Amino acid sequence: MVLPLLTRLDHVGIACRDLDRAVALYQATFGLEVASLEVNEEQGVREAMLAVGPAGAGPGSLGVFVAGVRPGYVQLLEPLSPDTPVGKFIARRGEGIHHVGYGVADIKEALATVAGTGIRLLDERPRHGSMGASIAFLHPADLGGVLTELVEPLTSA
Ligand code: V0V
Ligand code: CO
Repeated sequence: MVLPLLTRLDHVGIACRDLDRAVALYQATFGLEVASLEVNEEQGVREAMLAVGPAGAGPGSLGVFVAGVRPGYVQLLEPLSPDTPVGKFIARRGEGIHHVGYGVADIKEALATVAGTGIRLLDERPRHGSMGASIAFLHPADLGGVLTELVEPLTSA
């Protein structure tokens, strides 16, 4: 295992009640473009990834990869129903930062290493994430109240 385990900041997940309005706000305020828009039934969300440089910020860029470099993203998350992680979060705390996602080189290896430290895994095995990534969540109560996501991109940066 190569340390550090976390290779880059991949995304900040932000819970919102209305995805279209949130996307419009980020576009109007910061000029960010939507790199992907997906429904993830397993996670109970409709979500948009908006690329934030360096590669994703270029004019006309689709915000995915430029020269093999994956940008960071803002991930806007709208719950599919109240009875989902993001739906429950909004009911309890309102809109706001929901989780932080970090890049890892090998998610299965990373999960095994983290489990060995005693941090609780919310996912024992990787799940399907945005833009074809493999993702897994770590318990916020064991990480200072921060829901933490490990992300192995479809194509490694
Ligand atoms: C809940 N809690 C959080 C939290 N959500 N703390 C920090 N950050 C969050 N996002 C706290 C909450 O304040 C309570 O603390 C406690 O957890 C129990 O709350 P709950 O409402 O009863 O919630 P649970 O226990 O049913 O579920 C909470 C967890 C759940 C974190 C276990 O949300 C989960 O499994 N999340 C992982 C999946 C996920 O979030 N998917 C959506 C993003 P107190 O009051 O007891 O202290 S999908 C995504 O990011 C994708 C697809 C992607 O990036 O590609
Ligand atoms: Co996420």
